Amino acid sequence: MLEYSMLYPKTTKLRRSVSIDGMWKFHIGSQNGDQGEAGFKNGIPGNDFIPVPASFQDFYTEKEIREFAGDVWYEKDVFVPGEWEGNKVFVRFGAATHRAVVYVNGKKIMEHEGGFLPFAADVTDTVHYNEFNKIVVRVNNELTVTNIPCGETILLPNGKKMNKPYFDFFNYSGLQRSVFLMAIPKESVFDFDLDYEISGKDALIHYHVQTTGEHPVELSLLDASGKVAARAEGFKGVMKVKDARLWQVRNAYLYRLVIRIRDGEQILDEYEQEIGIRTVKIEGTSILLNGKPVYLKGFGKHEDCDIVGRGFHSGVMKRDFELMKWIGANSFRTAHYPYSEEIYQMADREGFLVIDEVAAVGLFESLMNFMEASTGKRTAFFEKETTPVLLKAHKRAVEELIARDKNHPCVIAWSLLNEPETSNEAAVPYFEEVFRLAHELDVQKRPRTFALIMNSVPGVCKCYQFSDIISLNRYYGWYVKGGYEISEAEALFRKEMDAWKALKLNKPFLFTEYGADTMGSDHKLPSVMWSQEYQDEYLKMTNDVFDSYDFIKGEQIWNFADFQTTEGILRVNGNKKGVFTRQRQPKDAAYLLRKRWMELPLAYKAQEKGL
Ligand code: EVA
Repeated sequence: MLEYSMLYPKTTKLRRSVSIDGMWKFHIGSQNGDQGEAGFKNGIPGNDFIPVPASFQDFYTEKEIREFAGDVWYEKDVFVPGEWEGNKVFVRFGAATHRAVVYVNGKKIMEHEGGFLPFAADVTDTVHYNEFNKIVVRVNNELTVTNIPCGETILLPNGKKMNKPYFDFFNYSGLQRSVFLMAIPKESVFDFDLDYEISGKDALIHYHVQTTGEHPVELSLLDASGKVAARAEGFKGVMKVKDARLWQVRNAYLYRLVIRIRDGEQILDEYEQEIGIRTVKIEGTSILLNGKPVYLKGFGKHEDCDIVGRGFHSGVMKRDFELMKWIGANSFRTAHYPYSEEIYQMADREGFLVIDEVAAVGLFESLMNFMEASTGKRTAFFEKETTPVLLKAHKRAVEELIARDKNHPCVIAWSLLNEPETSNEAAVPYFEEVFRLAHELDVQKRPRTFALIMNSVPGVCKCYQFSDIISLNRYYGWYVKGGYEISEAEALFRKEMDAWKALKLNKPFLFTEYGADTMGSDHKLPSVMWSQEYQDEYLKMTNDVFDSYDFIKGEQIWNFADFQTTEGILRVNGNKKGVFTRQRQPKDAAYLLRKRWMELPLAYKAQEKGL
């Protein structure tokens, strides 16, 4: 069990939660991490303020700041109401990338590593009630091979540190998600698990509530009009919902679950959350939602936009969902890290299927793994001395991820790694542990998967057997035989798919990546690579291949939108594989995809029997 509750901050009868987003004092610290206990814990120098949530990198005009590797410091004075005394008081960070130390009134409260999941600092005994209190956060953004995502931090000859990601997105960092101040009753709801069973027109909700005390709990389920649909008492049990309205793809029905702790007539705590009744199951090569086959259409995405970088922005989120609806998508993968919680809440409401990915990317020692994988390069990644430390961090992130996201109906699968090196036996025990843990922790036993890199093919890949859904990242026609050689790319693509078919795995396959870099500004007749015409040709070829194999049960193109990466000769101011530009306007390919996805039925390929 985690040391703090992962429940999203709420204000209810007995809980208070106040956003402390806005302008925070900011200071670029030392590269050597030596200013912690020394001085800044009581207040940071200078007079610079930046918005939270946001990545700090793209506000400034100095390259030294954008590329900075080391500690950055945030500070905020917050007033803690006197009425809160007697409660537990927390400062709750949606995320701090990649590691943080929290000080309140000069006292170190906690540390957290892992840049994409929440943590809560218990400040009950540290804050002064009915007064202002100083929160100082030291955030470190250095990449290592002992934490996810993986990379390294090098020292340049000029003495400056530099981050070298083993992954293809800019190492945006800072306080990129919302921060809340919360007051929670001493005896409170800590966590809950739900699992669903559909029986005829009714549904059973198997539940388990954990609290921090002994008093009894009661649950009520309210329908969308606020009417009570079911009730139950006790920490563990079953709620029966008559004539249940199911949560369906792009047709979400949400109930509101209210959990109360009672001491006789007195309510000690109340927590509530929107939930959706649905089941997820893999049967043969089918992905079943509520017992019915679904075909996934959609994207690998990023949290990425101009100016705020990876910072959560509700306007960008809204635009992205509108574009996904317009194009006929029904799903996305949170590549390559858990996204802001508000995005899952929106997916719950909009009925999108989410493959929820932990930040285990870069487990292949290469600065250009998207290129080198297709050359057959091997790096013995899982044989490093440091692998046990990495595994510990990875498992901790899986635990936090599942605790945070398990009750979202939108989450239909866990993606436990992106493009790890699987050509070596050393990967096997590592995979075993991570996959077993996810299975143990998830009461719903959702399917587990990982995204297979180009060279993870039959005969080479030692780990695909762990996946309940085989997810392929493939770039035939881009990194392999692009342009006029596309017919050869298609032949190689089909050859690989035939090899998978021959294995008779009887599992669904999903394309979690395929795509071609395309300049939104460029047309060329006849086409050349990078032109919009070529992106269309590439898609036609790829779609033909998808349509030829019944066991392929979904397509999530890379990427939803152009996004920022490290600078380099393979990236033109970022990755340009977006179907939309970074400003969220369509490239030509968006219209081609829209036509296809609007026409493909949800139960596409439902008829086939096995492989
Ligand atoms: C690409 N390919 O080359 C993408 C990367 C992505 O951005 C991959 O999973 O295989 C990676 O992160 O465009």
